[in-house]
Amino acid sequence: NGLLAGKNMLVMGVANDRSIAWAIAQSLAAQGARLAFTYESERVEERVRKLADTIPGSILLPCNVTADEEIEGLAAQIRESFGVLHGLVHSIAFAKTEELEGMFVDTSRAGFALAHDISAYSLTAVAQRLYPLMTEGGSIMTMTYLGAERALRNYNVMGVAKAALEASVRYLAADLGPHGIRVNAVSAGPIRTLAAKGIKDFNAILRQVEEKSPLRRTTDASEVGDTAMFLLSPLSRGITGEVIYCDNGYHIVG
Ligand code: 0WD
Repeated sequence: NGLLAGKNMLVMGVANDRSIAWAIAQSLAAQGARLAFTYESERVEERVRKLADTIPGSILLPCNVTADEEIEGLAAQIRESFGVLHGLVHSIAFAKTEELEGMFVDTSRAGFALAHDISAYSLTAVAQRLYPLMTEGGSIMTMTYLGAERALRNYNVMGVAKAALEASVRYLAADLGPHGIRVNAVSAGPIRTLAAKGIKDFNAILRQVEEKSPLRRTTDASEVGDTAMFLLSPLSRGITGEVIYCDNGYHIVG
């Protein structure tokens, strides 16, 4: 039952119950998808396991996206458990906190490389190993932010990494389209999560969205969950290489 009945989907990036990936998982499960979750390290394993256990039939696998062999191991496990994969959710980003304040011009070589490795390259690294499992066609989605196209205060190197991520979405969509695989991004408004804690003056950003966005409210993770579900469902079959905003309209004003 549901739009995603009989579909196998992998969700990467759940750290806790506030994670956007967790909201996406709820929306996918509500439409009948069978889910696999990955966790970054033992540090979060137990927390993610408790969450995954609340979704019957789901499985849990380790994968730190900075290690090629972990991604290869993940692909092998997914092949074994699911055979065919239909959907992939990439909801992963990281930058050092010291790079998320002050001036972008002060970004270090190592900080730049790390932010791009985890937040941008990882999408290609996982798509590369998982698209061969999408033998019935598929949909890949990732999470981005307005800082990719505007120089937003404190977002700094993460904005540059998100720009690379959005460009990667277009190149991956061009490559994988002939295989019946779509690739898109959701650009979400700011949401209070673990990752958001790293961004300086996050409260001020939320306040501004509440005042200025056309719908006069901040983004709820469940709204992003449903937009992601749409992108992973056949309802969006004509959409690929796209960045869809789920931000209560904030990006069209001021
Ligand atoms: O306002 C926001 N929260 C927005 C977030 C607005 C627009 C976009 N996004 C994006 C983020 O940039 C990210 O790409 O959404 C995605 C998910 O972020 P989130 O849900 O806000 O944050 P969080 O719950 O922290 O999930 C990100 C997770 C990591 O969490 P922590 O906080 O432990 O770093 O990404 C995962 C990890 O679970 N992650 C990794 N996974 C595998 N390998 C790695 C890694 N090396 N590094 C981080």
